[in-house]
Amino acid sequence: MANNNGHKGISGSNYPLFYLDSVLTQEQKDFFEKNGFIHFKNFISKETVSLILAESEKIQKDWIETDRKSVNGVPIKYGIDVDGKKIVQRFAFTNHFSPVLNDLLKDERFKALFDLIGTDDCRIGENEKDGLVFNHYVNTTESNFSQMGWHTDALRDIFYGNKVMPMLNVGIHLDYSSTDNGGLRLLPGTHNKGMRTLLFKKLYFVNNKADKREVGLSVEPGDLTIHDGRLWHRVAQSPFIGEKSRRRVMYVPIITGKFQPKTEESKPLLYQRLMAITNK
Ligand SMILES: O=C(O)CCC(=O)C(=O)O
Ligand SMILES: [Fe+2]
Repeated sequence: MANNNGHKGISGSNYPLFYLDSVLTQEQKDFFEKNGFIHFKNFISKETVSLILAESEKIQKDWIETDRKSVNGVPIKYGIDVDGKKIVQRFAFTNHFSPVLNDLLKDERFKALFDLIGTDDCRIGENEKDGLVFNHYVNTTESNFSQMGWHTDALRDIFYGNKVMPMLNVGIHLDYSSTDNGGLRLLPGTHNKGMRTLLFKKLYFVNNKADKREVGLSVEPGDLTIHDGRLWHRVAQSPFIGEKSRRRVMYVPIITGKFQPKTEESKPLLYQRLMAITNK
């Protein structure tokens, strides 16, 4: 099927779904190479999702009580929920605060994804970048996090002064999210178009406008999505206010190259400050 965005078989929210086993199929590898993303159904059960949400609430309670401002130099984003209670809207390194979340990263199936980078020398970024991130979007008057402007995740390498290394961002989805309720929007095929596209395709973080070529993901709790670190993407704001707009998703990077662990002495990066001011 061809359509007007030129990506055969992909338009709007119409793209193939896959299941992740211990090795990737050639079809899965080809799809990822061409498009820069892939969506696997039912990676974890709904029960595991409930367990993860309960763990996030424990960490949240602890961080609010201790007034924690950052983890390993990564700022924590706070906001107010629909019930007026303070919540954490962006957590970093949650795997350092919960054995359950840490164990999740030991799932052998993640290793199958290493193939998407094309080198065996890959690892899960347990102690690097922002570790296991937990994003909690909700659209309320006092929410500080309901959308995220266009960006690539590779920008941080450039801010570090490093060469852009291959990187995968692995998303574990915890709420139902269909395209009519905001959510992740990707520009297929923008991951391998060179430095000009990487740097200048859109104005980083401040541009929130829909693109006619964007693909919106429809996910249910327990689904897994992977996107290439160089792929352009954004998080669209839900048109709904309150409970219906809630969207929680965790990300962990798969990386290669020099080991660059973060510690409590690590300083916030300029790009993290940029992200903090532009994404409300
Ligand atoms: O929340 C999402 O699905 C994407 C978040 C994102 O792009 C990021 O944290 O860099
Ligand atoms: Fe991102």
